[in-house]
Amino acid sequence: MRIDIITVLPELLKSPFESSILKRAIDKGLVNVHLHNLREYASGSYRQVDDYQFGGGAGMVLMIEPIDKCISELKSERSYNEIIYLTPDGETLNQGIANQLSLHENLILLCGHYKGVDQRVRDVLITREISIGDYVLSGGELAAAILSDAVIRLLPGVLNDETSALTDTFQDNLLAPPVYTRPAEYKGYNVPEVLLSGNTKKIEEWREKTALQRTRDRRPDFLR
Ligand code: 6GU
Repeated sequence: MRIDIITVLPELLKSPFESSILKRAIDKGLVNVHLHNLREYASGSYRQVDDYQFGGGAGMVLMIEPIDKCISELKSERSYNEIIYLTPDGETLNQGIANQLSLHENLILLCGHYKGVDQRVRDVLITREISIGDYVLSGGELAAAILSDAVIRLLPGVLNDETSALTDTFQDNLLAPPVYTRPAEYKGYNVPEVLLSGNTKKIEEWREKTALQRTRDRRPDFLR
């Protein structure tokens, strides 16, 4: 998979890809992530990427020209499955969307900033609009990092047995069961006996039961 991220703040997006699982996925060649500084596609000595909105009102709007130049250049080099605009008024990201996107070869992520982007970008250049939840961030960069993480960890070969995505919360509409590690007793707080029993059938039953109970308590909407 290849992910091209278009942003006015590329430095904000560097570190998420420089450690842990995402770094390993990149090092293994399972994904290529390219950051594009929108300012490099802006014309004039000011390299202007945003301007006041027509009709008046506070807040700057990202201009269509630099975005069009950047996306056109990328599209001339390869075809893209989706050109995604990260915006709080997009469809809300969930595990199903992450699963879908993980099957694609090439993605462009456009990070919004300021008051947003010229509507013509959304009408003409964008194929999908995604939000990461009902709250407002100062820009789409952190949302792009979150979306990338959710997608990249699903690519074949990124996770090993220990970090397998199959037992993730959400992957079967069930929250994950509680987990414990050593010591078996700490300040009088004990690990459930069954997990120490070595009885794999009993352990599996306990995990199913507690996962179901946790889902009922916290996310009853999943069970409907
Ligand atoms: Cl994708 N962008 C911004 N700016 N805020 C958000 C968001 C995206 N998703 C939730 N809040």
